Amino acid sequence: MGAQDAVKDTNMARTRLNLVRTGVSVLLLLAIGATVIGWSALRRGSAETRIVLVARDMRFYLEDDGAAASPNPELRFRAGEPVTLVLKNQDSGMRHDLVIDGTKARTNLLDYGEEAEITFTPSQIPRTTEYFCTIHPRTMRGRVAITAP
Ligand SMILES: [Cu+2]
Repeated sequence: MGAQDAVKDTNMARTRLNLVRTGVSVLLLLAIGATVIGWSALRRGSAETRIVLVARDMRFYLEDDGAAASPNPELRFRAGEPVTLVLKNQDSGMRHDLVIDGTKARTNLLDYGEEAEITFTPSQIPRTTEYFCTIHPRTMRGRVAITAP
């Protein structure tokens, strides 16, 4: 009897050890999974630029900068990384658009209250260029800097 009990105890101990091992493996997999997911989220975050420009008072402004925004801000893009650019026309009675010189990036002509969203991937050349409104290119014009990837 005593020998059988000892065998049973050993089996139970092995079972417990296996359960612990399985638990450790699952935790390891979860940790690896979380790291991979976190890493790809970071990559996605860095590989996507979203810019919202507002047209008002015959100038372009970054919407995120609110009331403190300076007119016609410089836009910086990384070559090869997709950009989503939104233009909102908040200029009562005026029509505006936005074109990035030397690229295919351009919005339609927008009436007051309209907005447009364009997506493009800047190439490395030209490295510096300008964006402007085709109707008001004198007052609505800013610099675009395209940096190496
Ligand atoms: Cu305009």
